[in-house]
Amino acid sequence: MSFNLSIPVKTTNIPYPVLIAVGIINESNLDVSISIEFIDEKEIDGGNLKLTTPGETFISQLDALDYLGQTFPKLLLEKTKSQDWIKFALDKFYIKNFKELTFDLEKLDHHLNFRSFIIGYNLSLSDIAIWGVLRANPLMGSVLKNEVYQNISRWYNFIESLSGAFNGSVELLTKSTNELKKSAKSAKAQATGKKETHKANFEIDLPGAEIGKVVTRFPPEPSGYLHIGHAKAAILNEYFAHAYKGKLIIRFDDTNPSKEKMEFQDSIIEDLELLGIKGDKITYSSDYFDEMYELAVKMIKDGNAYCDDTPVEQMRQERMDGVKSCRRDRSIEENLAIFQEMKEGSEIGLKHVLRAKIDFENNNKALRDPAIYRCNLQPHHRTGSKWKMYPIYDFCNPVVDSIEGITHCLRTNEYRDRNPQYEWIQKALGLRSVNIWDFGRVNFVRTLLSKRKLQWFVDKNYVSNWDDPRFPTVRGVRRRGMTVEGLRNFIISQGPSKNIINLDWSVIWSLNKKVIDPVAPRFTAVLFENAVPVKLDGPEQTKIELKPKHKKNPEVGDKKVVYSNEVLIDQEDADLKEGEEITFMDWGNIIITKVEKDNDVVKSIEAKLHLDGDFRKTSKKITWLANTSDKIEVDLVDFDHLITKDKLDEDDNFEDFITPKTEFHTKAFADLNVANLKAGDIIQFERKGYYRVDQPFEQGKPAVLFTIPDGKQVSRYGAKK
Ligand SMILES: *[C@@H]1O[C@H](CO)[C@@H](O)[C@H](O)[C@H]1NC(C)=O
Ligand SMILES: *[C@@H]1O[C@H](CO)[C@@H](O)[C@H](O)[C@H]1NC(C)=O
Ligand SMILES: CC(=O)N[C@H]1CO[C@H](CO)[C@@H](O)[C@@H]1O
Repeated sequence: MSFNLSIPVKTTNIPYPVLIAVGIINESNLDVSISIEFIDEKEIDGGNLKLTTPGETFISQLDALDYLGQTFPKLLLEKTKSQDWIKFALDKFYIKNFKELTFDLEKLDHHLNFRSFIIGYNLSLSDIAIWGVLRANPLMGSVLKNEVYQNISRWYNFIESLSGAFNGSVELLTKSTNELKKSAKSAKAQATGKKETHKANFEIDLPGAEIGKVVTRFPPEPSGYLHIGHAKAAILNEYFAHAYKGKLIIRFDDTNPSKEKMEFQDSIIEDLELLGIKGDKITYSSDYFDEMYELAVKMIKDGNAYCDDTPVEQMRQERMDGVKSCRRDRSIEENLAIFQEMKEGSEIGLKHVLRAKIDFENNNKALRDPAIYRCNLQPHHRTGSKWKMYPIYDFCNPVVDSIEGITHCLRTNEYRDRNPQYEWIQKALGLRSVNIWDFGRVNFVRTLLSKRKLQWFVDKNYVSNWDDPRFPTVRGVRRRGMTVEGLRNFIISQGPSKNIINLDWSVIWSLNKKVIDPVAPRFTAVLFENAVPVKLDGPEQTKIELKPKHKKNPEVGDKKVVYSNEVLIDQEDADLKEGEEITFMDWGNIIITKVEKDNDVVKSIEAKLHLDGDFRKTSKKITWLANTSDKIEVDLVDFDHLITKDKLDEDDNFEDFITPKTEFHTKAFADLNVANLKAGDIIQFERKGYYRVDQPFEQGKPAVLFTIPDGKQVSRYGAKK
């Protein structure tokens, strides 16, 4: 055996390119076979591979690829052999920083426009190198899947379809890694000092994560609508589950019958769909009430929990002061008896809660004997009146996470104080432990997330409902024109940052703009107020031509453009002089012959077409709309933040900071194509901005379109939108 490839499976930069090249060689009917071994290490001789050949040994991927290319030219090389792309791949695409990657991905995307292969007309090492490095980069999974870069995704899937070696090598590695882990007993690498995470760096580093085995969960309480604050948790959980080819469980945390309603479950599922998230499984905390009950009994029997009827206020004070409860030393028998009373919801039972017996004077107040079960006589929307007591979040979470096979519990670091409690409960019950991975929550300026406060706006008719475009609910921001990709890109660019940040909305809207700009069809609108009729000397008759809806993206399709001898332009564009030559976009030049004014307001204009004129020489290029009966009326709606202060302080009353006016309507005419748009369509009115259709056009009723912020507008009240 003269050829051998060794790969350390714990390397952060998996050398897929060499692995795939070797796979292709092994699959061929050449008389060679390169054996592959995987080693449970981070590196070998300082590199991420070791290729042993009859003559030489390589530890650099570039050298190894070069050697394989020279040695097996028929299989791996295009005639125009070049190392440039291979170097590019190895240098640029292992980087686990979304921002830095973006630049080079754009370059690659551009290169792949109209190309099937990186070089020439056949598979070459350049394709293998780039495919392999992208495959090795955990950031790329969802980017490829979501076709953030269309040409890259197309090429990636195409290359993968050409040879079994591509997927084969991924599987080979996964299998070997798992086997190594199994056999590597308890030589478990200990918690390495955690890497400092930086804002916007997306260094994926789920501790102990194995491809194919990660299970995450998103546990909303079915008691309201999802808002933008939940979106980060939902998207990150989904992101990791899929980056590691694992599973995401959506778990309704329905342990409080006083707050929960069936209707919210449906709305949460819908909200998740609006985020492009579908769990692999939907479960309910209430599915585990029996098991949790048994475990609570076990805790009592083990002397790890006690029933306490100290009045609520006093208990709170005692926990604050680190004072021992007078019920702490009750006997196990007594505790079991009272717990039974709680279960029955008896008079004695109702006075009690069950508390974990952890440490009443611990510096971490979360460990001061937290309550874990409490009574509630209200029927539960799934279990009816079977139960009179329910586990509390702090107990339910670690228990169900463990039972359900969750490997990673991702939650915001507001819970950090409660992490030791989570771990204690799993340990006390002898349950499998779950990795906690916390991230900073995102707050937005001038944005309220509290259910109670949002309800107030609904009740006072400041907004129409929970899906109001001014609301930070998932449905609200979607209705305002946020795309799933925009939101995902935003969350992923925030990544695992631990900083709780107070973010300007313009950041997220400008990311959204990048998503919509390349695909939003372009139409024309002219504001109704003081629209200026321009009379042209011809064409005598109205004519219609087909023009692309998006000049740079023919795939968006064509639209009808109506040419007529009377057109309308915006008053804002009508500041023109007689004799001036300007350009009508998508038409040609015109020369102004007459301007009629009433004080400063232009009333009408006459002009003659000068289609031979050079549009490069005019400084004004304006939009126009034929004044024919097929134009339609539209209502353009813009919104502002509901409150006027960036960040409310603890003692601020939000009602003192209500923005006086937050909804603005502008009437306009739009071209006939707009009559065919559907609710939810996202478009651009040329030279005006992006809009989302909220209510499509109906005869006699204007279409209603909402302005989509693009991160540049400034609100009338001083904040960026
Ligand atoms: C591409 O490569 C394959 C495999 O080496 C070969 O069979 C095929 O003829 C090549 N095609 C072209 C167009 O060179
Ligand atoms: C558009 O044309 C109609 C019909 O000729 C006319 O009544 C109307 O005033 C024109 N609109 C404007 C803004 O001049
Ligand atoms: C050939 C091909 O699919 N080209 C596409 C590359 O991506 C741009 C936009 O990202 C498209 O406009 C091209 O059609």
